[in-house]
Amino acid sequence: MRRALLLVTAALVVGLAPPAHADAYERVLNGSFAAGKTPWWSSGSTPSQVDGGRLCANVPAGTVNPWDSMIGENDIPLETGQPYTLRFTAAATANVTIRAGLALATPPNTSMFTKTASVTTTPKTFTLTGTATIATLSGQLGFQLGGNGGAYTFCLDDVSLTGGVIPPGGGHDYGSPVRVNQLGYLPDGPKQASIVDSSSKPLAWQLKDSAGRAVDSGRTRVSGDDAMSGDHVHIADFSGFRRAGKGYTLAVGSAVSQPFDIAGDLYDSLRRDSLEYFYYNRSGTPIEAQYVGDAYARPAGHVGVVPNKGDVSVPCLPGTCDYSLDVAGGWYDAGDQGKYVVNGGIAAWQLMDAYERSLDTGDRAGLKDGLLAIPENRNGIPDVLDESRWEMQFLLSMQVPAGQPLAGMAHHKIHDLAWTPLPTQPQNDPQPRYLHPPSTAATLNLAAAAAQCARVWARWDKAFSQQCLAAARTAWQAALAHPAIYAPADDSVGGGAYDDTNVSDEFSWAAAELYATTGDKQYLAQVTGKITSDGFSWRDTGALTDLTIVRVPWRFPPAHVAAARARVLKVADGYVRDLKSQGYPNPYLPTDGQYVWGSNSATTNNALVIATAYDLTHRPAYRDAVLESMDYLLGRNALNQSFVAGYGEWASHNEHTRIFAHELDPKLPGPPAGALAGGPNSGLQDPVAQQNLPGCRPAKCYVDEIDSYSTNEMAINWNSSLAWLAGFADSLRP
Ligand code: 9MR
Repeated sequence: MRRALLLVTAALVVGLAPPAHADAYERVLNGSFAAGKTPWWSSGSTPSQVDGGRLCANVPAGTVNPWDSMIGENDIPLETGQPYTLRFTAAATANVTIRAGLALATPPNTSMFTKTASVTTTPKTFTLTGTATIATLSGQLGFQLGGNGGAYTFCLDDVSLTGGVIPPGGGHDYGSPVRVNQLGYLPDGPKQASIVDSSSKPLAWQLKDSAGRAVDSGRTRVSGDDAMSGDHVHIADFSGFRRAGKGYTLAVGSAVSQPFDIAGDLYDSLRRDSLEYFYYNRSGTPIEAQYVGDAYARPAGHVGVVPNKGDVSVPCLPGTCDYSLDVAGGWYDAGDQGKYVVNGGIAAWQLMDAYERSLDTGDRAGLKDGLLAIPENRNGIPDVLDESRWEMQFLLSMQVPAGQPLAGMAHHKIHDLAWTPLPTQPQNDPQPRYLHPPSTAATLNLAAAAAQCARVWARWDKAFSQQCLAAARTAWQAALAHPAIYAPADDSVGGGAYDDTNVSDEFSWAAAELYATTGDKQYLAQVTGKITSDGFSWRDTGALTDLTIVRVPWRFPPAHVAAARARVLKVADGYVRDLKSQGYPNPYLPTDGQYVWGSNSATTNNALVIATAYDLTHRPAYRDAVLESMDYLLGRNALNQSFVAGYGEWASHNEHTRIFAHELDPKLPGPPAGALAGGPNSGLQDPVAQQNLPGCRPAKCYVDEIDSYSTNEMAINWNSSLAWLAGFADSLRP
């Protein structure tokens, strides 16, 4: 937001003339309703639907104020002082006076202008003009239909709003061209910055301390054109400078980077915060002020207390089964409050894997009870295990009970019947929630995580370990019996689909975990998955087979271990090459040149593979590549953006979340420190991205706005990967 304001000023200062009317920039998405209703909305009392190519609203009788009944569109970029022309065609079943205009969609919801229009039963085209008084990416075009007495139907078509001098997708201000890790650098780690500059000759750089004194200097290396960002990039390397301190900056000419630290314990707080993220997102328990502070404390969500309708006795979707399950607990998935077994499974697995890594590598900090501010931090058990257990118990509860059809399978997901608005606090969610039918992917995901659970809990809680093992075995048997039950791709109202029609990778991952825990030969034959340069995600888990084998090598036949190890190193080598080939080093370099939804988790998961290669070999090049991956996430990127809330001067702080929706309600807190944003997504799969990012280069398809769920959501599977990596980086301390 801050930068959106800057960019408008910049455009005006350089004196760009408003375009001639014929070229005027269209600001409305889907004004013809050819694409259905999205992204148009109507207020609660006013049902609306697309009917004969028009958006028709059923205005109730008896509204008092014009704004008591509305339809509109949000996320419209507006520039202060610019004139806008609104055109639309409207008709109604009665002669009415309506009002149309522009306002701020976020608090304080300032009205910029409103004009009246007399609408009759004959469709008529209106042209209204006005001036925007605020620069925002969150403008609202609203039609106020209330205060007209009786009930009537209002129909709208061919809506157009033109104006502004910044072309759609243009005018972004990324601040300083000198891009650094805004958190900082380890004293004995690599220290590099990327600089956007068109020069083909090296440039002089200076490292300055917090008092502005030059403490080091050198010349850049010209990295050249960077395909993913479209920037021409130089790289400054100040790795030789090792003196710890706060508030350093890197200067190139008159350009100065964001400040950063050099510190041995640099990743200590990120390790904690990225793990505590899970406590903030727990379902089924009060989030207590003594752990999170007053601003973040909230009552338990979804424990069957009115208006909640879940999660202590959740029925199946009508017609799919005739029982209810107690599925309270677990973590909310992301910006929504659904709970999904495939995503919960991989997230819990990554936390348990972080624990096993700490065991393997003697990383005592990672094993600490008391590491985190969570209720279990004095129970004598490592906190990272306590936190993963919160999810594990939920995952176990999603299994179809014995005696029922499909017993042992796991329900794919549980979520609201319809999408709730932002913000919605979990305890205020009035939606009915349903168990969606079991899937083979969810069942195998549960089997994998539960098998790992049995192994890691064996020394801490025998009974729980046994419970996990029994669940893993029955899930595995159920998946063998029902190997091809797929969650539908179109089941995405009120929650995500998490669809997946290839489960051979899940079979292999689950088999590897079951074999690693039990040594039972029946599983070994199914251990077929291999890590490839495609990496892994909630949908593609084949690589986790090899990561499991190298985590628990003593369990597997030596030939398996040697092959898995060789593959991990080969894939890691490829990621290091990909990282080094880019102006903003990133181990993610998609072969199709398109950044995926949640691209930051591709970065973190690929970096995790490199980190595993480091653990296997202790080659410094792997360690350095992981740390440079952290640099990317924390600000050394095409956007000058730290994607981690609370970390860096320009850090994401408007992530898409119903709970921490400060941007929409200033009384609410923002996303907690340590929350990772999804990151650039070439797909532009939400209206804010479509309004503001058309034509973006892959690494720039990101906007820190709460409604941009396809670029700026937070999610458990992304934070689990960040937490794993932050733990790795913290464990590098001598
Ligand atoms: O992370 C998921 C991403 O891989 C998919 O492309 C996207 C669209 O299906 O969904 C993402 O997951 C979302 C889920 O469906 C619902 N909760 C929020 C998740 C993060 O955006």
